[in-house]
Amino acid sequence: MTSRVTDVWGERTPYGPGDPWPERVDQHLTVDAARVERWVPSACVLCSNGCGMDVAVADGRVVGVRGRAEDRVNRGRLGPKGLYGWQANHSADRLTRPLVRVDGELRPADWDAAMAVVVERSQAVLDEYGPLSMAFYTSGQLFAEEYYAQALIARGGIGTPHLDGNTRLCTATSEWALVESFGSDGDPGSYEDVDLCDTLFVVGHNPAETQTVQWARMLDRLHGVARPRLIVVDPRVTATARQADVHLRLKPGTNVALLNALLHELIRADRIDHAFVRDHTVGFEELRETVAPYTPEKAEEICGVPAEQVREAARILGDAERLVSTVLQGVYQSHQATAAAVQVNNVNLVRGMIGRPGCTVFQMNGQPTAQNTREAGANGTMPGFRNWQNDTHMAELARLWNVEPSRIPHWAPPTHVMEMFRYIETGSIRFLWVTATNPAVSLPELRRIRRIVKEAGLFLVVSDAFLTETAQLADVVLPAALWAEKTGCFTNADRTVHLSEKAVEPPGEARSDFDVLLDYARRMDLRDRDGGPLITWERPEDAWRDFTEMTRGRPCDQSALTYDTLRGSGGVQWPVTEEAPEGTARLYTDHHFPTHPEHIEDYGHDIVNGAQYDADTYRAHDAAGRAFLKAAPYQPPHEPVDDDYPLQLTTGRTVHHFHTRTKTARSPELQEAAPEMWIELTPQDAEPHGIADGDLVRVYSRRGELSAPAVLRGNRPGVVFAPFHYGYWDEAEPGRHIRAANELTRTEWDPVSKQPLFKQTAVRIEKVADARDVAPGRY
Ligand SMILES: Nc1nc2c(c(=O)[nH]1)N[C@H]1C(S)=C(S)[C@@H](COP(=O)(O)OP(=O)(O)OC[C@H]3O[C@@H](n4cnc5c(=O)[nH]c(N)nc54)[C@H](O)[C@@H]3O)O[C@H]1N2
Ligand SMILES: Nc1nc2c(c(=O)[nH]1)N[C@H]1C(S)=C(S)[C@@H](COP(=O)(O)OP(=O)(O)OC[C@H]3O[C@@H](n4cnc5c(=O)[nH]c(N)nc54)[C@H](O)[C@@H]3O)O[C@H]1N2
Ligand code: SF4
Ligand SMILES: [Mo]
Repeated sequence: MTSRVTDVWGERTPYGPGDPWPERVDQHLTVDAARVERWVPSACVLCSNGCGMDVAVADGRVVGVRGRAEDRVNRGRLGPKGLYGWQANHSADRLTRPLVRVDGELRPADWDAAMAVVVERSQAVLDEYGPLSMAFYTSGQLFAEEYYAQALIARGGIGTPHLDGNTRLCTATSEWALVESFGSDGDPGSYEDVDLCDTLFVVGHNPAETQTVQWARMLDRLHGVARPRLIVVDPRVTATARQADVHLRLKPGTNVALLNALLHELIRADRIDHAFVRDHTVGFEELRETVAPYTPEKAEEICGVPAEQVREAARILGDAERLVSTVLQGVYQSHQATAAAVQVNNVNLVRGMIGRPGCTVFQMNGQPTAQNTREAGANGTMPGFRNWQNDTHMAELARLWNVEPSRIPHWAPPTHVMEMFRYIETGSIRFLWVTATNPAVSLPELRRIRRIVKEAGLFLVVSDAFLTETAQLADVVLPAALWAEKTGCFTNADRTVHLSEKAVEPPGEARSDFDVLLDYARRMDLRDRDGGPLITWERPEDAWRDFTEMTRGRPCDQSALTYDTLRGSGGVQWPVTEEAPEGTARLYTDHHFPTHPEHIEDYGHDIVNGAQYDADTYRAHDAAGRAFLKAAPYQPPHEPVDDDYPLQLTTGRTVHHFHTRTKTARSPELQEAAPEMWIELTPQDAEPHGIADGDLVRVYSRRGELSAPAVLRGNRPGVVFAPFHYGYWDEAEPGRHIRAANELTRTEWDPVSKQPLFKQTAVRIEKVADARDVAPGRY
């Protein structure tokens, strides 16, 4: 096994507060360096960190990658996925021709024939049932230009509200937590804040495995002079938690109670920046009253964390002068997701630690291009962070698109994907086009999802590079060009934009999603209000120009950001305007927040029950440029453990695999590092069942089961962990074991962000076989 597969974070380059993070260039080549003909600047698309990399090309193929030393994000470093994951591009089982289902079977077809089927079906469905029968489910892994094309086609052309991204499963809560507190999406801070901070507060986030280069940065601070203090909130003893000064090993689903207790302690000890709170926030009194009952003892009772540890964490937060908080799926995919994420914003706000160097909160992203799905309006918000309830915003969008404002559905918020599947189930959605996501493995309650797709009389189009579990269910499969085979821009979690230019040709007849979408718009004869073609672009750069123009005057303003600026740059952070042509490191440095009613992205919600505020309610509480401190009492999870299902299952990630493994399982080094599914149990939970390391166990929830070998780990007793990476496409013996974690999860979502709950499911376990009776590698 290659060393950087096991040596995940590479060599330490310690540094102190305010020093630049030292460069360290990581590289992996599969040919002799002398054979590399070109290095094409790009960035990694295997997580939201967005590490800058050069792609090595020889003989028309990608032959390796190298971190870009000049890139602000990674300063040359790459993690295991970045170094090895690109090899999937060359996999022999790439889709190279369109497939069309004939007599129940997917058969190769040419593009003309396949697109003719897609268009004929779209038009038939549209004619008979209207735009509400058409749906598009996209990704956090395409490029900005592609999302913008999708938003324009779906919202401006076809006129359907049913366009959402798998970002709903991923960063919907990031987006909504930012909107509810600050009035707009977009993480306020900069990765340089990690260089400057004295305290790191990491909540439901395991960067050691999921943003390995970001973690290398944190580790280098932790190994340098003036080590920052680290608080980790996670039920599991993760590689991140192992470095913590205080690890709050809470019960899954109790984030709000714990965060309320921390806020309670900050207020009790008067570790509040009163001037900041008075001048730049609204809602402090209500927050104070809401958190008042949450003493550390109360938190101990609800969260199962010793009261003394809660006090200690609060002391550290209270002593911090430069606090960086990060939040991810342990919060977003949990019960009370937005309510909890907002409490982390509140910690930074009451401490006045936002918009200053070394002080910020990262409502982290997960997927590499999730930020662009949100900016382009290819998910549950309108393009350019526009407010669907604001007629001026909608008129402006209609003008930019040259369509009637009534064409753009804005009588209700855009449909979220869980609702889309419900509409498919009830028969009102009849056409679904899935691009760059694999819902047959990644959505909750898979038995239900499979049934819906198979039974509902749905016409399913899937664009992917591989014949995924979802593609196998499709009526038409369109072979997609991947990263490095197409051109476009994308934005990471600290608003850094990179341009990734086509380095090699896609295999066979595979085409970029951009080209396919433009072809679809042409064939569908989508027109603007003057009868001209709705889309006039030819190249991604044309779309980029319109996209950035569309952002003008909005919080994500990129109107002065061109391909030329991006080409070869070390990453540029938006906003990028004529006044700030070099980009903007931090938002809200004047402590003025985009909460004015005319400007705000959404009037927001009651974060407890999800009730949507309208313009009048919002204006009645006009925050006038101040941030919101929104409070929420703790509520228990809706599926508590009981005698039948006494354990809590939580699902998530491992360092070597990305999602449903379509890329990482096709990288030999990564696949070898984690070839098979497993289930993590604590020794305490395993013992009564006589389960030892490696024994085959079965896990049951009320909705399904799965089986895999047990790995015993010292996590919080009562907590079972399963990675969600393993589906069915590469099973050694098809059908022998049910191994997708989402067989067990349930159909429930956060009331504000509508993000499904993947982190809490009541389960029971049983032993199936001894380790010695389980064939190695095949269980
Ligand atoms: N290696 C790898 N890296 C990735 C990805 C990948 O698939 N593989 N995917 C990328 C994407 S899209 C995403 S969204 C990110 C996700 O990145 P993370 O959010 O860091 O990853 P997860 O493993 O989903 O969840 C993080 C932690 O939440 C904890 N947790 C579970 N329940 C609770 C709870 O109730 N409260 C708290 N506080 N914590 C809880 C889990 O124990 C877990 O350690 O990773 C990105 N990076
Ligand atoms: N139980 C459980 N379930 C989860 C999660 C969890 O923690 N636990 N996490 C959730 C989260 S945060 C996420 S982000 C989702 C991820 O879930 P998915 O989006 O379903 O996962 P991926 O495997 O990344 O699927 C992306 C697909 O796009 C294809 N692809 C890649 N690039 C391109 C391209 O340029 N064009 C086209 N057309 N296709 C492309 C890939 O081959 C792959 O099949 O899973 C969610 N589901
Ligand atoms: S940290 Fe994320 S972006 Fe950077 S190399 Fe690893 S997977 Fe790629
Ligand atoms: Mo994600």
